[in-house]
Amino acid sequence: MSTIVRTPANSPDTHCTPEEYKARYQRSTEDADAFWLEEAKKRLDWYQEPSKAGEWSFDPVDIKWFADGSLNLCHNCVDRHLPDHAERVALIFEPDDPATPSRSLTYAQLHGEVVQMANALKAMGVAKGDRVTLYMPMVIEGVLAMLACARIGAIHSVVFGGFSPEALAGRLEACESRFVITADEGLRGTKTIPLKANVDAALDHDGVKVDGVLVVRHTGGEIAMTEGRDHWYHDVASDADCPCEEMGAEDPLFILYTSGSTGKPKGVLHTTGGYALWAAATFHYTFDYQPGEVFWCSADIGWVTGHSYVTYGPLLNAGTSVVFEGVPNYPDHGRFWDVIAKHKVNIFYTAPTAIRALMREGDDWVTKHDRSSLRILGTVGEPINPEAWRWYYEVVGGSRCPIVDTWWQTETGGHMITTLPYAHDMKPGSAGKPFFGVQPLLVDNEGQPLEGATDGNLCISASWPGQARTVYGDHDRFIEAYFSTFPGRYFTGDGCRRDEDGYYWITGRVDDVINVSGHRMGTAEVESALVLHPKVAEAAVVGYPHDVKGQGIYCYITTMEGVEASDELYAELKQQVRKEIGPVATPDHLHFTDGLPKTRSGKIMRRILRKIAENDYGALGDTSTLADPSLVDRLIEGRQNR
Ligand code: 6R9
Repeated sequence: MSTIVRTPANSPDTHCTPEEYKARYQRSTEDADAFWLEEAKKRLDWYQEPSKAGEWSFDPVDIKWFADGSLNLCHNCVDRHLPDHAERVALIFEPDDPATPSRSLTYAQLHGEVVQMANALKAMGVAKGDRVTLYMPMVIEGVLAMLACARIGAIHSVVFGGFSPEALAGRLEACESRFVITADEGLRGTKTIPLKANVDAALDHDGVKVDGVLVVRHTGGEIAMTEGRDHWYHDVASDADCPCEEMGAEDPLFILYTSGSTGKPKGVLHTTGGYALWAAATFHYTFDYQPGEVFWCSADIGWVTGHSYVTYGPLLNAGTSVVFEGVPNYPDHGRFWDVIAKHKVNIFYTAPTAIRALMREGDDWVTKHDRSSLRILGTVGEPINPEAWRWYYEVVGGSRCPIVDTWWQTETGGHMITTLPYAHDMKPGSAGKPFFGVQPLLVDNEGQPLEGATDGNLCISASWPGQARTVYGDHDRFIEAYFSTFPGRYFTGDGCRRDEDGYYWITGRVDDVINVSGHRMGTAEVESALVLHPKVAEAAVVGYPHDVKGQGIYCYITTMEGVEASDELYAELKQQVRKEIGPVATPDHLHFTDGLPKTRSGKIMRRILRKIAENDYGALGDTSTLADPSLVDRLIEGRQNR
């Protein structure tokens, strides 16, 4: 039986009471068009108000929201707040090193800075519809760059600063991005990330054609500048007038690459109006955000969480958002709580992996910092184990602060399943209830809908405004990835249980995607990186339970004829993956084997590899269809000897 933690019944200003949730949810699904049109008019400023909400079909796949409306997202995040909130703090920058002064920008200052950035982009020749790739540290200029793109109608593609030059090159090429915004270097704990040098290396790749690189000076480290191509931001920024471009609601806003179960990362495309509404509404309700509160989402802008809840959600709500450059354990394990005390953070949103890592270090790191400002806590990215939930609730939040465990994906734009503070009781480990307009559907492997308390594959049966519209330049891949397994439904790739109270419990991916420290990774991508090594014949990668990361990366390797496994090769292969993808994909374990378990038709039986990596030998299932059944014993032996 799951435990229930009652939501505190305070907050007179709450945006949603239990009764309001019920009524609003019902209306949002039964009268979706009227509900979302009303929300769209309430939460956003339009040049042309939309007359219709959703116009969509999942078979054939064609999704539009507010299609006859026009707006500008930067105007909605910045300019429209100037009459009433010019002096309110929009962004607080907290640097990697606590000894470096923090910095904050009011909405008036943010406006000035965004205009400068937008002018810098224009000076490089960026025009409406151009793809602009951001490869940035977690600094205010990263947020400015996103907003500046939105202001002039350019499509941003943010690539996480921890990805390698190879991964960056692939993403530049895939969307034919001709502009890059980067910084000289980034800082993370004691590490310096050579961002500009990585960009230079990426631009050496065949197929990458870039006209302009805008470089923000951050650390002041020595870098090379290529005449004619590279520009210092401070040289080209100007405060000339720069009006917002009027954009159709369905004009693209951003591309964000994310892993799927096959091949290369997909460029998930979000458009302007629906995404904006989703970011605005989810931020408002899920975090019960009240005017003047300080909100901190610790995610990097390189992930969708950073897009929706560092940049767009908070700013659309005229909120105050903390931009944190550092890491949870530098200079010590109290850094998160130090930042919370320093900036009087009211709402804190982070990943279970960070909570688990900090929980290990003991309570003192937390309790020695003042956390009395905290009102609401949130988690995202992976299932949270009840033990970590308890610690977060009791030690960090002093059993005062509701926790929102928000389930969503790059493709959903924002929160989809979460309890709402003061509206729902919580069950540690469960994401909770669907957000307004979200219609979850559990189906069996044949696609048959399942009712009541049950386990199944998590689909969503109706479109919602924040839904991704396509995979950039490859609509067939969009259909194949999300709408072909269970035709007529959006398939999330997650397994899920619904309990007797209608709470949803995400059980993890049911496809070949693993979740390492809250980062999505396709096992196929890691395999491709490994087999690039000349000594590797075949590779099969699976996830296995990892105490801190949630899942670790377990790689089975067969070497080329005559090649012996060695410590040297072990190290080379780890390095190979770091080079091709980035440090986030570094394998935790390499298991050299003389073969991979395959069916007679040559298909790798991943189920068996997963079980062996999990040390779960009792549940290997039927191995009789294997071409070489004795291999399983050798694999188990290899696993136990590690
Ligand atoms: C926002 C984000 C999406 C995948 C998703 C699921 C997992 C995210 C979760 C969760 C359990 C939660 N996931 N939130 N699992 N509980 N609260 O993380 O997007 O990087 O695209 O990953 O992450 O497996 O399918 P993204």
